[in-house]
Amino acid sequence: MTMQSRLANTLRLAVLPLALAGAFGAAHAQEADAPSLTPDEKAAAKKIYFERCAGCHGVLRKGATGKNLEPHWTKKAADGSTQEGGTLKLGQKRLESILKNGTEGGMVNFDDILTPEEITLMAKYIQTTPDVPPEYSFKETLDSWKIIVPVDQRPKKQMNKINLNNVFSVTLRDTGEVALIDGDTKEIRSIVKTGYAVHISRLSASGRYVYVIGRDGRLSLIDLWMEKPAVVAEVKIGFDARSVDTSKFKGFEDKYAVAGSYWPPQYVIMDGDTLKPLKVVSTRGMTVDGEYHPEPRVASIVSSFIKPEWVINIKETGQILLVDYSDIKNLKTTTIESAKFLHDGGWDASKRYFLVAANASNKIAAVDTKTGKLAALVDTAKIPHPGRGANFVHPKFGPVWATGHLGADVVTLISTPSDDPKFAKYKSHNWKVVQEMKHVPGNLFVKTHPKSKHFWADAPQNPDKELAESVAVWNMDDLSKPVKVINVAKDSGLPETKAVKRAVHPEYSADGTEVWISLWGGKTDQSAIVVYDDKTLAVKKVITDPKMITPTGKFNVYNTQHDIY
Ligand code: DHE
Repeated sequence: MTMQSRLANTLRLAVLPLALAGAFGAAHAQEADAPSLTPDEKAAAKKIYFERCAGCHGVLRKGATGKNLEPHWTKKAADGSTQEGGTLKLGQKRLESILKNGTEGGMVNFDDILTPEEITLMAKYIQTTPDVPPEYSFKETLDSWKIIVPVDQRPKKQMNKINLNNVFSVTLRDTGEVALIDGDTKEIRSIVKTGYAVHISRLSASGRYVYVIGRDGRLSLIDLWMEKPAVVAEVKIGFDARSVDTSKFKGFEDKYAVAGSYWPPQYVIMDGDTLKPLKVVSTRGMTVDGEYHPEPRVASIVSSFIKPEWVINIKETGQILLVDYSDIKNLKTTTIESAKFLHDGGWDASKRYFLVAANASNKIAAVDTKTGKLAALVDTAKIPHPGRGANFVHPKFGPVWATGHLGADVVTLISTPSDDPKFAKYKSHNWKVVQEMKHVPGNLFVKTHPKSKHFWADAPQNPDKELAESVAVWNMDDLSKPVKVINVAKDSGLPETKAVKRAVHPEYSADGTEVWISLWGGKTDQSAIVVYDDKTLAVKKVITDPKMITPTGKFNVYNTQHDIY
């Protein structure tokens, strides 16, 4: 496709009656000297902004993982200068260069994602005043709710012969689908239509249902017991979303589901097996610095095993909410101050502490779900990005939880507490960074497995193509350096392409013997998942199929259901 036709395509797509396009339609008065855009250009830019930029910079462009992009500093001063009252102004040229080449602060280059025309357009767009999207009420959530197969018409037992424990739910990012891949045979069992650019899949406590949340706020419930697993219920919980979980505490297993929305900033509590909305709760409020924030987005959510509570991490405010779901009519919430901006995280090995990245503060916040208090705020290297992190017993420091970093060339190991008397001698290390393993910047995900002696880390956001296409593997008996750096793109045997084939998101098979890594390239390029033997680090299988386009996150049913990482 030529660059012109790509832009034309984008323009055509932008005028589609997307709920989102409508959502972002309420125009505000434009500042006099902002670059002018035709209505079609503006619609195209809005669509690109939502799909590529809003996640990091926010719809109001106030900044979070990415910088503030409000006109007061994106737009040059009226006299064309790049300084005004001591504030640096960016202007068209500088913005185009940032979009094209990325920044050292962690923003990737967009020249292999956007055309030059789209880059010019986006540089203009972000000098205009952001529109404030509309709200999304309980009624609209309820109106969007669809039961495709009612509970009483669903199978009473598993109707297929798939080893469900070892199914991988794989995000096909650019097609708005997930592929359900049989981990034993490596065959695609079903490709399911879902929301746009699905973010994560999470499992019901029972292991039967997969909850899949799209960036467009569409939540889909997939029943793995059907002969061919398919969506049985759906609801749109907002315009922009990233997280979902169910109630997992004893006696409440899968009674409720909860999904977090980026816009509007709120979370929705639903029936677990039908997704019928029950309650919408706003997350607007004060930051840990005592300032009101209009867009405090819901980042990661997990369900506690110790109490009937969800841990809901609010990005912009830096507040961690413990939401007690035992009485949702009289909802009780504990608000724990931590740091900004909260993003992703995972459990320690005991599943008592949840560790979440406060990425702009270069900290990991640890919540004690037993006492309902902050256990620690641990200083780390720049921009921690754990995914769910990884737990193992360090030969020198005992139980540790690991996070990688987008902005630093290390993997950080933090000592975590344990009630096991054999680990008592490590107590003095708890909540300290005990080791930084040398890696490269641009890491997104780390992974290990209780049955493995290996530790895997990717680097898909690294500006160097070779590094972005590779993963590093350590032997956990000696963590001084990676035992091997594996070029996954080369191992796949896929043809060379202009787009980088980012090696992303290592995920173990249920028995811990294989590691699956996605190759995330261009939408029109051939994609693959490369399966490695965890013991020998040799390629076991390259899964590739014309229908499997842009695979990113992969969620093994058993490991996700039991939070094994
Ligand atoms: Fe993610 C987890 C937000 C970009 C793949 N991502 C998360 C979580 C959040 C989040 C809040 C935690 C969810 C939870 O545990 O409840 N991600 C964001 C963004 O805001 C951001 C930076 C920009 C955006 O527009 O979305 C972003 N994420 C990406 C990607 O570009 C990735 C690499 C590819 C993709 O498919 O979009 C990506 N994010 C993932 C994956 C997880 C994730 C695979 C789950 C990791 C896990 O193992 O649980």
